[in-house]
Amino acid sequence: MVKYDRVPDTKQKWFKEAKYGLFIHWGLYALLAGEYKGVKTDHISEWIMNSLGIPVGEYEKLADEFNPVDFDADALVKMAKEKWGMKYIVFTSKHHEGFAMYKSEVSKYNVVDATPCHRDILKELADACKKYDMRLGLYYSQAQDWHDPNGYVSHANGDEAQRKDNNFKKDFQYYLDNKVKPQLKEILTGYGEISLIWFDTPMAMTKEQSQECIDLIKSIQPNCVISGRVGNQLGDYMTTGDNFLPRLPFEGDWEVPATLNDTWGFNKDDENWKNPEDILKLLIKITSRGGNYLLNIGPKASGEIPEKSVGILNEVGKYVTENADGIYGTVRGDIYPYELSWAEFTYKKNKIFVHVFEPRKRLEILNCANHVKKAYILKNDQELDFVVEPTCEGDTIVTVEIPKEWREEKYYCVCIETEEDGPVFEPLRG
Ligand code: H79
Repeated sequence: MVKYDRVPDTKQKWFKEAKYGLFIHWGLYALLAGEYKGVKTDHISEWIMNSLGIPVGEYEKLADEFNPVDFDADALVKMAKEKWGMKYIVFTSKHHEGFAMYKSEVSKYNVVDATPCHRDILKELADACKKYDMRLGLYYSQAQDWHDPNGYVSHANGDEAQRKDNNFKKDFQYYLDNKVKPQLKEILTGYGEISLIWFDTPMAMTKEQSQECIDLIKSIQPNCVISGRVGNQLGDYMTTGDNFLPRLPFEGDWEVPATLNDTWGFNKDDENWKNPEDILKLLIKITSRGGNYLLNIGPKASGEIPEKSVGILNEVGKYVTENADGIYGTVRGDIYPYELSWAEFTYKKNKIFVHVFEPRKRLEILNCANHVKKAYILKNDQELDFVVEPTCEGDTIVTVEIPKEWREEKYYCVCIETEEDGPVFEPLRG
């Protein structure tokens, strides 16, 4: 099993504190929205070219139709920042399809030169991020490129002919030197500060090739964070599997990339939306275990953000912005020995935040032996009565009384201030 033999460290305070970011998957695949010539894809929609075996010459023609009249970068970034409570954005500058969503001199297959709209989408986003003081990161598919003859192609689920499409006959180094590196240079020099490069699917890249990408980035923007998927365990932080959440707290910097339904790019037929409560619980669990949650939207070809996504993120954002102290800047804590359906904890120095998911008369935190100074409802500072006492079995229990007007509520946060730096959980015994 490949394991990190080091604690991943981005050295970037903003990344450690951010906790919640917005992934944006947008490219030509949005035009197909999961269906090509009457055939619907059964997989993630941004893979449609690969999954349905659409020839390059056919797929390229999509660019002629790309005219996102409803895309408003300013409104999107403002909403992500103020309403959704997200601290960074990662945008697909080039996905596996090979199409650049910015003006590239390296390849004419880009949103300015190959479409009727001639809009530099990345420039629009970068300007909006600057205006709203939002960190901007860029997804760049460094190994797979289904448009470039020397880019890798994955066909794990493909037919016989596709699987025979041999990546090893390709001159991958040529592609790396003549497309990837020049394009990385473009996105790192033309759009102001880029806080993160999100690489993906390194496939057969050698350690040297991963390192070449890193060296190039750091030579231009030394503080730019590099995702774990640059390959060969060389990234600045650990990226979990897509939509996979570590069961236990994980040391160092890490992030879970995740979807709201079952696709990254827009799919008109995917209505399998998670509900806001599930998303919020995931955010708190990830935060509690020390990671960041990078949550995706897939704009339609018109540029409109799917209404369902906006609705879910608005709801989650309400909690996040009202309980900001219990989320941003919190740190991984010790493992609480019991599984609770009604709460998850996050931690800061001298503070335990209890995120309450179910109506309760009181919060009973068994085997917690902290010296408590104060307890209060986070969003309005309302002080709460509490006791710390031994149980009949001899363990310690912290009990926080919930006042009448809050007893029917769910999804609120109680802050417990402690004398100790972190939580003091007793081991189970007896
Ligand atoms: O950008 C998003 C995905 O497109 C990308 N990572 C996230 C962030 C991603 N690349 N690869 N994968 C996800 C997993 C690919 C799985 C595959 Fe398949 C199984 C590729 C071929 C077989 C699923 C099934 C996709 C096509 C058929």
